[in-house]
Amino acid sequence: MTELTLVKGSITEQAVDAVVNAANSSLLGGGGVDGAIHRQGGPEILAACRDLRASHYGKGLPTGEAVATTAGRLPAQWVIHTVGPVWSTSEDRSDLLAACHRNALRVAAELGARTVAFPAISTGVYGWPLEDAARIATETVRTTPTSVEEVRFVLFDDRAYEVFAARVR
Ligand code: AR6
Repeated sequence: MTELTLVKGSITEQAVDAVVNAANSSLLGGGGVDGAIHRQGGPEILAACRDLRASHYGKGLPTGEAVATTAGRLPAQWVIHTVGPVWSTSEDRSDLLAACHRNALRVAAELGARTVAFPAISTGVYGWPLEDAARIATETVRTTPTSVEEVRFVLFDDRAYEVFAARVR
């Protein structure tokens, strides 16, 4: 059984095997979690992302997929970059948000990671309502068979923490 845990704080401070990045398909950085990871992790992460673009993702990493790089100077071994869907009121993109979590767990297991920290993917710049994102994230992790032992949701503020706490306890 995978244990779900919650922490209020920054994903960049988590001493886990892998941290998940809420990236964009360019893999070249951005704001929010992505900006914090590149800032704290240093240029090694961006260099690895550029290599991945050149070798595999010339057109960008598709929404819902996940890929790993070094974590540079972060207190983790790997960053698993995934691209969340932008919230839409005209289209149900829940499957893509679930796919981010499933694919990040698959990549983590392939790496042998036992502890993985997730941010609240798509709930910032991409505008996904927090309650719905928390439901999809926790249900997906609970129903995905994986060798990952701990999934830690890292919430940046009180409100996000409370919304996830309602799902995890
Ligand atoms: N640690 C944990 N959570 C954080 C941190 C942090 N250091 N910083 C922000 N959050 P976002 P998205 C929370 O916007 O919605 C980027 O520019 C934040 O409060 O980082 O998937 C990418 O390059 C929110 O609840 O990711 C993409 O272009 C959650 O993390 C785009 O944003 C996610 O917010 C992706 O947008």
